[in-house]
Amino acid sequence: MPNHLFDALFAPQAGRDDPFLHLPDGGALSCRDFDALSARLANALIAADLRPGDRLAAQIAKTPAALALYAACIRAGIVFLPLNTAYTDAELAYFIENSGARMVVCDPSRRDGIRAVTQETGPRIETVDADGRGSLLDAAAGCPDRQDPVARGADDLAAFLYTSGTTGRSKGAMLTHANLVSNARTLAEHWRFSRDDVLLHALPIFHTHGLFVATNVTLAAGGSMIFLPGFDLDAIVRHLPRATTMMGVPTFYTRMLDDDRVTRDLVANMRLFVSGSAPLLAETHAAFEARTGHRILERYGMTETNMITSNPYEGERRAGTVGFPLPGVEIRIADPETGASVPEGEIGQIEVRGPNVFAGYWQMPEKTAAELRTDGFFVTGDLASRDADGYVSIVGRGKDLVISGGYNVYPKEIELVLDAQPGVRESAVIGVPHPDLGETPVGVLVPRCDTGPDLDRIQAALRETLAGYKRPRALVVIDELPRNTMGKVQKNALRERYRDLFADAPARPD
Ligand code: MLC
Ligand code: AMP
Repeated sequence: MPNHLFDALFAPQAGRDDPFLHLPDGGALSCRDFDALSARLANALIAADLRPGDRLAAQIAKTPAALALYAACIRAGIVFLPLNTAYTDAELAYFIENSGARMVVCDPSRRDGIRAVTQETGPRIETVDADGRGSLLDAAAGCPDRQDPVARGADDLAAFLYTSGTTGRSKGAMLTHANLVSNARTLAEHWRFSRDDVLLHALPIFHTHGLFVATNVTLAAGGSMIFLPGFDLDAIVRHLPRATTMMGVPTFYTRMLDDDRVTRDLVANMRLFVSGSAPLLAETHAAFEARTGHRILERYGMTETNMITSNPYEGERRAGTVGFPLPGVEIRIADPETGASVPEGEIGQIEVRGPNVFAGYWQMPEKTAAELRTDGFFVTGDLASRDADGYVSIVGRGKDLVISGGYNVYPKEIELVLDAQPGVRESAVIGVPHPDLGETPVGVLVPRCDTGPDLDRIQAALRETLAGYKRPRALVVIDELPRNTMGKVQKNALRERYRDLFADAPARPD
């Protein structure tokens, strides 16, 4: 039966015997074996009574089985909800409850914790571990390795990705089959991907960058991936000589520059390095070119919209810019209040419209209406300008967001935890420059007059509640927060005051 995403990305490769995933141990998984694994998993999900449109939440390590679970959901018509492996039980409880997930797939070590926090909604819990074993794989092993994909149209939902907001709780961004197919095809063509490409894949697969950009683009072109469990410099150096392309967040590139083994010779086989998810400093761009001869291609995107702009493949890749709107994608740089375009060269907020733009936030019509204008433009919250040649530069953010090593951290979420701590009267969380992570959150605390805050205890409370990458790398105590005449905290003043806090930090962690 027709299944828009499966037919476009997975079916064309299914019968091929050449490798799809090159594995770190030197082995490989062929396209045919990947297809068989995803068919078995799809049959196991259907046997577990999951129906088209149901949600499946997965918090599992990056393995071929994890990727096959994505394919299995697509072929069974199930909405795939990948979750950061760093999320705590408390964080997971919200996503599972909010999405109404009927099945949660997790590492065996997380099973009891998730069971405890999801008692009321009671999803079925299955496991897949970091070696690609677990109860779901056991069930799949007993299922047929063929499965006729469930019928799904272009507008049917393929995935939910949760993105936090500046206020309130995270929102489930609903991505359709058409959203994912259109962007994968556009990018594969724009970046000249082919069957000969071998992509060095070191990104996580629970976010847009690693799953819908790196993986889907490779699938759209029929290429293969060196599939690493995470970013590890030794492994990168080992595998670069046989790769042709790589996608990464800026931290990948600053860490590579910090390693003398990364030379022109090492990357002689490469044709393309892509960067995104956070700003790539022009100095990183220049240093990488000087070292390797490659001009990194920077692009810009968002969970809700997939990729929006890209520097050109041929033509000038201009450092400090994110290039031009992708083919089929419209942008306007607009006055945040009115949505009217600002004159060339002036700063406005990026709004975007196209087949890549999501279908809205799950069960949050007001939040959807607040960010999707009636003419179909999505309001990104990113501030930008466009020069006379049409290159777009992101110059800041209208939203209160810190991007640490490519992960989004929403200050409000941390402030709520800090404000609830004994001895804290109020708090503000700001992002400050960090040599390794680009930016990192810092918690600024105002003590209660009677008792001062116990910083060790606060760090312990943060560890208990929030994923590790969200934890402020520093907590500082001050007498009062700077405010403007309207009483609003002046975060710019705080950012200025603490901008050099990590200036001397090592560029790479020990
Ligand atoms: C890990 N840690 C981080 C961190 N990642 N801290 C701050 N920021 C981060 N990004 C912490 C962990 O909590 C842990 O601390 C310690 O670092 C070691 O964990 P690790 O997993 O070994 O870290 P490392 O391998 O060094 O990871 C860094 C990284 C990784 C940069 C390789 O964060 C990464 O792969 N980032 C990519 C993110 C990404 O894919 N973004 C795309 C979003 S999609 P402790 O104390 O807990 O032990 C998107 C749209 C678009 O934005 O346009 O693409
Ligand atoms: P996410 O919500 O995780 O998808 O993160 C999307 C945000 O990452 C965007 O709204 C931007 O703020 C930021 N982003 C992505 N790519 C770039 C880039 N190349 N330069 C600057 N910011 C970027």
